[in-house]
Amino acid sequence: MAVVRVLVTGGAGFIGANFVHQTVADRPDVHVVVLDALTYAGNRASLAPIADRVEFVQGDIADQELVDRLVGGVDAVVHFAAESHNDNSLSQPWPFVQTNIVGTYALLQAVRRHEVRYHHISTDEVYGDLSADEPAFDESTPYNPSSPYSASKAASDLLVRSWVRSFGVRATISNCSNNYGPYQHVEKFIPRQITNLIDGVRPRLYGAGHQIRDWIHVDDHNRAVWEILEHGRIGQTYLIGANNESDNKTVVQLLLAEFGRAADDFDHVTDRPGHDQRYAIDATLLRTELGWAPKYSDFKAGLAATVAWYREHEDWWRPQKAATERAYAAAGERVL
Ligand code: NAD
Ligand code: TDX
Repeated sequence: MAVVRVLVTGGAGFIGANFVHQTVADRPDVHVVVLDALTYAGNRASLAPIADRVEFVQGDIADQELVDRLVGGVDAVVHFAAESHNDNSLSQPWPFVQTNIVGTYALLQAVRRHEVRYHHISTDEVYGDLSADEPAFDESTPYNPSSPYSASKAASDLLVRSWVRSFGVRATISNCSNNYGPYQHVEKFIPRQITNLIDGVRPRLYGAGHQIRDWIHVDDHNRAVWEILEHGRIGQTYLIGANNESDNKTVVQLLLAEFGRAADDFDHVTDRPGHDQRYAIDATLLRTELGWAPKYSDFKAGLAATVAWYREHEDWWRPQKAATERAYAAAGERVL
């Protein structure tokens, strides 16, 4: 479908802001409305370079009246807004239930009422985790979430599926692997270590660092979202991943090398309770049906570009850094 006006929820967060930047650059005729509550994870500054190209509304996705009004004025919704950090979901699960489940419910009711196309952004974590020799997740893998975060995302995906089946809502879902790139909050693994290194602090690896994630550049994720929005089959789930599995220790060592530091110059810290061992994505459906392929195939180069971005944008991340590290310390993180 041709999208003329799109509502982007969570457009001041990491992936949403990158989606808005990409949309403004590649599709100048699309009118973008951002709905974002500006929680601790949202940052107006992420949209500052394109502020005059975007209509920004500060508000909550669970505010049914507001959401109804905004959805009534667009022809598609791309729903990124969420509580997104596993560690926070362990210390304070309620906002995850409220935003990820109740918030998605409010959006679904609005797109149902206005008959608006809806794309739901989700995560590979809904499938639980894998051992080293299990095949990667695909669209038929049963749901088996581990944390309050992934359980709330799984619940929201199931609401979407039922609104398609029961009410004929025109929706698609994508479940993507771990993203990296500009504008990611310093609470997350890669930006936390980059900004530690900029500050001369040793990176912090949970446990032994053997957990595996399947890293994808945020721009590749967002190009897949546009493909699905325009050409995806209604009711279909698409997995998004770039075949780039790496264990956490290897990622830290790539970053240490980028800063010219020794490969053992990091700390092991308290492990995350219930820590998922491995995520891996089989994106065959997306590749074959929609012809998508990642552009960032060199992880080392993608990481180097991300390091450069954080070096050049200290004004963007500095205000969050000290409070984020205090929160980790208050949650009991300690060097092993
Ligand atoms: P983020 O935490 O950086 O951003 C979330 C944004 O949502 C913030 O701007 C925040 O202010 C906003 N928000 C939170 N609650 C809200 C509410 N009630 N109403 C309106 N806005 C609200 O998250 P992210 O990493 O950009 O993730 C975006 C989406 O992508 C999420 O749905 C997440 O589950 C999914 N996802 C993330 C990754 C990843 O690696 N980061 C991977 C796969 C899927
Ligand atoms: O300081 C750290 N040290 C560390 O070893 C942090 C913050 C994390 N880790 C580990 C935990 C994970 O194994 O690094 C890995 C990545 O951690 P996060 O960045 O917290 O990501 P993860 O828990 O894998 O979830 C992410 O990917 C899926 C996003 O935060 C989710 O929103 C997305 O759904």
